[in-house]
Amino acid sequence: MPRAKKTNKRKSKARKPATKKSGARASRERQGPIVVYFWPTPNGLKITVMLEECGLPYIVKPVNIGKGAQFESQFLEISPNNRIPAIVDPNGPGGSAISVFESGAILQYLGRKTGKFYPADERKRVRVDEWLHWQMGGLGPMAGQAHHFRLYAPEKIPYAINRYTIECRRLYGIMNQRLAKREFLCDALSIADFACLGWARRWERQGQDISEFPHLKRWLDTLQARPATARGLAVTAEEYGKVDISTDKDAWKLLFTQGART
Ligand SMILES: N[C@@H](CCC(=O)N[C@@H](CS)C(=O)NCC(=O)O)C(=O)O
Repeated sequence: MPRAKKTNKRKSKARKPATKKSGARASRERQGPIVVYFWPTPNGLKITVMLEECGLPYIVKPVNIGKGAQFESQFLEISPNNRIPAIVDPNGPGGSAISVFESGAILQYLGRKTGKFYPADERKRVRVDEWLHWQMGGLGPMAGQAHHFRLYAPEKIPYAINRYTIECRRLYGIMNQRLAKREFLCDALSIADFACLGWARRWERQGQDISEFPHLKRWLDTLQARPATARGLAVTAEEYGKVDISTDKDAWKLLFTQGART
């Protein structure tokens, strides 16, 4: 397990300019790196992968969701749904800070900010949006429920396990077909790939047999072999691993019996 990563020092160092800075650049650097409110889950890791791939300096603020840190008022101010990930970019539009929650919205924001992995051409962008939303509304929620009923539910309910396992299998089939004729989900590597990667690399936890999906496996191998993606996936938090949601009753209660805040 890689050690907790607090700052992306390597990047910050590499980006230090040797010459006199322009006013805008100097002020950008004074404002500091992007802050990522993070836990090393499929949704959190999409964002560290994107930041690494874009070469953007960032700081990780761990939000220990097994201990209830997602309910702290400071976090709720930027992420009202009490879910990670969220970011604060001190250098947002117009040069002032902006916060963003929901991983899809964060990926789109970073894509627009950097011009990377999110094409400006509208036809190409529509394709990326389709597959990004396919993940947000399909693969993510279904794989999340598969994890829940297979690993965390106190009773093993065959109906629920089968329902989410077979739905994941169907979704994996869709990705596999899509990837049979192209290297990545869309025209070029994009935020749609980063979004799906977080979930698809956990196929075992969703009860899938990756050998059924050779194109998907090739895509997973290609992405995970990219040094920046591998760095993004290796980001963790010191306390991660100390709480096992399937056995820790307090963490389980915190995560799976949430009431409504009214
Ligand atoms: N649709 C959200 C889902 C985020 C989400 O479910 N995050 C989980 C970790 S993967 C979380 O923060 N759970 C805390 C909780 O349930 O209180 C996104 O994509 O950002």
